[in-house]
Amino acid sequence: MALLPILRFPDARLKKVAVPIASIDGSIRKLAADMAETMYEAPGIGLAATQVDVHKQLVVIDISEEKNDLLVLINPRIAASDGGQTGEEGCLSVPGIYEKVERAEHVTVDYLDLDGKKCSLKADGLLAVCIQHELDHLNGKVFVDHLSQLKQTRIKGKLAKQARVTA
Ligand code: K1U
Ligand code: ZN
Repeated sequence: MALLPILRFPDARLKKVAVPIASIDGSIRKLAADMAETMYEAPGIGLAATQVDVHKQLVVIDISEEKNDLLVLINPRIAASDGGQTGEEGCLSVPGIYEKVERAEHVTVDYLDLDGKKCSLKADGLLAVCIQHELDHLNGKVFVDHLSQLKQTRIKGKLAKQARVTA
């Protein structure tokens, strides 16, 4: 397995739209394993392939405390959503920034697992938020795109300052 470099906002590659995966082969299984390792090491509770500069519809998520409940979603689609919730989100591509974002409260996501089996999962709470956040990445959207222009400008300034300090 390998740790993968994570793109940082406002890298233009985070805006690319991911394409569906036509066949689940060894390279996809290795990508999923490398993404899981990268997410656990970060640490984070989710990671989309877009964030590691692979523009394919693949997401890994694990919201468990014990880090033993890995979900791999291939070609995920939100089939249904309802309600609303507002909570603080972070992003491994936007380090150190946490902001409130409004999301659906309940979602049903259809996807393929690593064996190519069609699955459907009903989620709420943090899992529903994480699914929506990761599917946004596959569509070229970062959580800061949900914020006002003023907040986005401030965040870009903070990240530029962080980059100067750590350079
Ligand atoms: O997509 C990502 O960048 C991962 C992101 C997922 C996410 C977090 C919060 C709300 C919605 C989506 C993260 O994992 S940021 C780090 C984080 O939240 C976390 C880190 C360690 C322990 C628990 C949470
Ligand atoms: Zn993110």
